[in-house]
Amino acid sequence: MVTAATEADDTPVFRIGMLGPSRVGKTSLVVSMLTDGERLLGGTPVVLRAADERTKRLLRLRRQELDGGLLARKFDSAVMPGSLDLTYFNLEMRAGQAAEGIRFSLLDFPGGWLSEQEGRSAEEVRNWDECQSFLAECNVLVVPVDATVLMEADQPQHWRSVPAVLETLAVQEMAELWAGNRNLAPEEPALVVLAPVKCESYFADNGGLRDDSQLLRERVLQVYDRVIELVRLNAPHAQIRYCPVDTLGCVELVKVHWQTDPDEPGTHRPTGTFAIRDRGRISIVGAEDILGAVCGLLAGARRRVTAGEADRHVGRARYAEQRGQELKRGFFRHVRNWMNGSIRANDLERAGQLAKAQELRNQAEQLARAVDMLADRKPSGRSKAL
Ligand SMILES: Nc1nc2c(ncn2[C@@H]2O[C@H](COP(=O)(O)OP(=O)(O)OP(=O)(O)O)[C@@H](O)[C@H]2O)c(=O)[nH]1
Ligand SMILES: [Mg+2]
Repeated sequence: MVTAATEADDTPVFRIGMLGPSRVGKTSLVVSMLTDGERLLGGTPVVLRAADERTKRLLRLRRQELDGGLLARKFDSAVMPGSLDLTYFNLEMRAGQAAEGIRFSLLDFPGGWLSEQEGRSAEEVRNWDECQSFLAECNVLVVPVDATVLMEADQPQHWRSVPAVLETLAVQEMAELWAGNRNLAPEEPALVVLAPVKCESYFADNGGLRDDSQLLRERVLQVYDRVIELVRLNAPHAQIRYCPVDTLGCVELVKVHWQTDPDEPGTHRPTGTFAIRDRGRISIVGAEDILGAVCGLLAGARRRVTAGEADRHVGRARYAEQRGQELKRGFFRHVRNWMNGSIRANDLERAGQLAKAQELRNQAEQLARAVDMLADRKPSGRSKAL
């Protein structure tokens, strides 16, 4: 199994869980969020990059597959092979050579694990358990939704298959568990993002000809209604955002083929084929809204830590921990960690090491400004608070 342990060196990481079935678009969305983050931070002294060799290699592989699809001028399910294992994409955002930055860990897994499957190996069972605890503990849960499934279903048997294809019951269960855990720490920020992907043919803002965005939103809200309800019920403080994303952008859906699933004869599964538009340059849209919402949580928490407001919450989280509740990776620990630069700068100043203190302070401020900049960007117009 892939052992990119998220907190092996005990540096707190900010966890983002991806939750969705096989082929929905989880891995593509992770890669898009990073690619877009790099773009948005371009020209600033802050970088967002892979925090380890494994993540670097995974990202390179994925980008090669994308480039291959563009050269072949066609995207279908064969272009991007499904994930085979549990994967942590470990990323860090930092200013210059600063020792402290913000570390993110995005969990991606083969979506097939969401479906009930008999005959799993002991290792797969262990890995799925690990995924579930990560998903239950993270502050941000991203739920990619395959827009083609909802928009191209036009026969009763297609609609009957939607819950199975999108694994909506498994998503609901996980969202309920997540929300229940968030409610153990109601002072910590929490965010669920419903992120339709493969949206290129339903928006007119990224080279598409039609605007069916309203219909897409209605269908997502209809099919994920129970997810929203369970989150509201179990974690009333959680933010819920709708953020449709084009991870490719330069494509047009040309055909959808619905096939009977040989293992489940009652289920019809769609496969979309996308042709490349125009010059075929990837144009990611919508991923910046997710990054912006995540940075919004961080920026708000930093203000609370600075105002000294968070101490009470940290104390309460410790008490909960002592009582055996799984909160040991409390959100404010992450925030304090990335503010260590300023704390150490104070110490250095007191010790008379003014130049070093100034450098640390500058780096901490640059990072805080970058987070604020991403948090305060105007959303793309696709994104909505639910
Ligand atoms: N056109 C288009 N295709 C997309 C988009 N996102 C994902 N895809 C395609 O959908 C397919 C599945 O995407 P993945 O990201 O591999 O899906 P996954 O959820 O990681 O799948 P598993 O690893 O099997 O769980 C690939 O062929 C992607 O190219 C999108 O926004 N637009
Ligand atoms: Mg994958």
